[in-house]
Amino acid sequence: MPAPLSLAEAAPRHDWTPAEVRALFELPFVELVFRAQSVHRAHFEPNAVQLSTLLSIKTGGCPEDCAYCPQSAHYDTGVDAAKLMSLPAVLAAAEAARAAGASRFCMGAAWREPKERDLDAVCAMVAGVKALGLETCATLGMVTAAQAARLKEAGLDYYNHNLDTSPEYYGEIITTRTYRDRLDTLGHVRAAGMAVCCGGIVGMGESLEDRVGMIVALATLPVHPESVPINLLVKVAGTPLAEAAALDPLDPLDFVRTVAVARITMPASMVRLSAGRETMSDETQALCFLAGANSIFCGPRLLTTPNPGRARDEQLLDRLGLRAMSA
Ligand code: SAM
Ligand code: DTB
Ligand code: SF4
Repeated sequence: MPAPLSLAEAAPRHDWTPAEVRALFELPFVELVFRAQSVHRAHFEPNAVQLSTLLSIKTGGCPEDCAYCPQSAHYDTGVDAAKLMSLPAVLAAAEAARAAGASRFCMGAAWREPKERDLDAVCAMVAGVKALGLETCATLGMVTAAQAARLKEAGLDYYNHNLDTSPEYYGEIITTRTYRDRLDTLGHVRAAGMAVCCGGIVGMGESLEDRVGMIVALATLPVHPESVPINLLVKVAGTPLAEAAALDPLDPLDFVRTVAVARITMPASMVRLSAGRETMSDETQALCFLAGANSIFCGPRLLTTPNPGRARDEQLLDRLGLRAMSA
């Protein structure tokens, strides 16, 4: 019998070592998931799932070279570069998301960093979405301390900026900005008083050690991210990671293990089962919820790629007796 959950295991810790995190990944599957579910129950109502909706407010043509990303201008993926959306179009999408039951609306832009003029427009979007009664989130690339403060002032609740992978594997995936740059942006977001949404991607050909490194990097941040998106790589033709012949598909149980380890190491954070649900079975998603995932993106698309639509998700939540969490 695994030992009952100790108080120490239920309380957030920031001193996780690679050896401890590796030991979690190496637990027998059932024990790992049991521990994750026990931690989950110490912090959350077990049958409630938070629903977020994504909108790509500025699509494609991005100068960065992230090897997974369909929006990078470095790769020919068939995603056309578009201009920043208008305020009324964004507000209409936010209203539709609210009507469909989302409690948070996340606006994504394919930028390395926002220009000042763009930030004015995004601040107006944030204020408008907030006025609809939704929680607001944005992911706009790197931000300075001053930009983060302006976003906060406009009413931004969450800023998403992912570490993506381990510090060691990072250079294989992105060369146009550093891990340090990402940590600096996360620091600016925190200093401005916003909640942080920060996670990563699995299935990019990384080793177990890299998954350990990614979780250690997240779980040793001075404050855990309030939201931790765990994305499964969506292979988009034309991106280096989709073209990499040597890239084996990830064992779904390894995805579940990553969710479970995120839950145990960041016990009070929302763990989001993010990209990759379109190709995931209901059974794998059910295991992710059992392993402590308590948030998803809903709606028929993520930023540029498909996501299960409303009907399929309603059916999934119904099948599992899960209900949407209100904001
Ligand atoms: N340009 C901004 C940035 O990179 O911070 C914001 C948008 S970017 C698309 C947000 C996140 O989406 C990335 O950090 C990455 O984790 C995730 N992402 C992008 N393409 C993906 C893919 N093909 N599969 C899984 N996750 C992906
Ligand atoms: C996150 O971690 N995953 C979301 C959100 N944050 C912005 C984005 C997933 C994008 C998947 C590829 C696409 O649709 O373009
Ligand atoms: Fe640009 Fe973000 Fe895509 Fe990287 S992940 S290429 S920064 S849109």
